[in-house]
Amino acid sequence: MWWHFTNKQLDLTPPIKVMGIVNVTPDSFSDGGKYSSTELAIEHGLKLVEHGADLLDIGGESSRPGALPVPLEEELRRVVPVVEGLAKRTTVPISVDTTKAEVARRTLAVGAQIINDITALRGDSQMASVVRETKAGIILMHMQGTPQTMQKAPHYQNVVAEVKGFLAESAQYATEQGIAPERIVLDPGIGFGKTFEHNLELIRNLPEFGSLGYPILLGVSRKGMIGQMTGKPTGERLIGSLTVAMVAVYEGGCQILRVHDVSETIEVVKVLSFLQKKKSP
Ligand code: 7PJ
Repeated sequence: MWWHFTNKQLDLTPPIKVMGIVNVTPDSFSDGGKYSSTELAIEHGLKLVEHGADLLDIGGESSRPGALPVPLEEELRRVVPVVEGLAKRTTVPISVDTTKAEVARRTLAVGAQIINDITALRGDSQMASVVRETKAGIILMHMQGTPQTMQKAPHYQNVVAEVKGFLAESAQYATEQGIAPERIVLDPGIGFGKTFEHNLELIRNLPEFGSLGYPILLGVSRKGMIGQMTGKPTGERLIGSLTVAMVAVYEGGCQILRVHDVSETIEVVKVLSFLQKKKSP
């Protein structure tokens, strides 16, 4: 299974691919001799590539529960120079975590190849045409509600069936908009309008989503559900995150892991590649 984006492609046959997260935070200390947020983010991205990241995901808009939207100009100011800097210094495919078509357009113009849209093309009516015209890759994620409202009262009759149905519809919409199926990756959106139990149910049933015929991306790194299981704050969720990654790899059902801790995740993936039984044909 290959993922196509712009004029490139990535082999998604096992081992699982690791997408490294690069968050671009507001410039709070770009004075004098200190590094600016742009430089820090570029350095961080290059470090993740050195650690073996197969892809990078650059984000300038926090989608944490309750987070307020970032204005367009501010998001452009954060993300465009980081994408441009990284594209000049690495050949690793660059994804941009954004819901805005203009951010997608401007970052694809300076070297990004994939758009990671947590609204699955529903947030900005221009997003589908930007992706179609640039032949970018697209990650379509499930979310119930918006980042402002999603954790208020998540509700499902059958979370696995409903998320699966949503992803099927999203992929159908994308293809109707002229986006080729081989450019699409789907994501159940752990933590986006889900209770702890909903998240567990989705992770336990990941292989269900594979029957949609698209590659699956999973993001659990350092998320609230890890904290709920371990009682640890964000900065101390490495072991919990690796354990979920290990189960996702071992049980199968996803092709890409979106993580903060690239070298540690790759170590887990490597060890598992030796231990896993070959699936009978
Ligand atoms: C995800 C994401 C995810 C995709 C974030 C965080 C919150 N994009 N962006 N999937 N999570 N596709 O990393 O904790 O799970 S931001």
